[in-house]
Amino acid sequence: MSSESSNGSNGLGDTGTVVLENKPDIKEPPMYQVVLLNDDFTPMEFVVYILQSIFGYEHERSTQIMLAVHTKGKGVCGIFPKEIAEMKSHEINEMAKAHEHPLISEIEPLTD
Ligand code: TYC
Repeated sequence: MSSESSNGSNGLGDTGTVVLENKPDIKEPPMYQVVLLNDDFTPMEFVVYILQSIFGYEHERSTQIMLAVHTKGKGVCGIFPKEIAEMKSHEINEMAKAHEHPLISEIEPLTD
């Protein structure tokens, strides 16, 4: 027979209960990059317009990003939680299709 009673008490004020402190559940969401791909046909001004209207960049900053993509082949145009990154990438691709430009964007998880 055990010396402990049914509630786990051993009569010494130690119930045997282990209290694990809960970490506050405030983890940052996983972030995703919206990556713009270069192509030979989409007009530069259309890409600049996309960057201004979807990401809120000013004309000068949009031009810098567009030229970086043009010369390097691809480039990051913003970093967001997954759902927002998906929405922005989708919006770029739909606007490009609507204007019959081959411009494509993708999302890519940010590994930390
Ligand atoms: N390379 C295109 C041109 O010369 C411009 C361009 C830039 C296209 C960036 C796509 O993501 C892009 N008209």
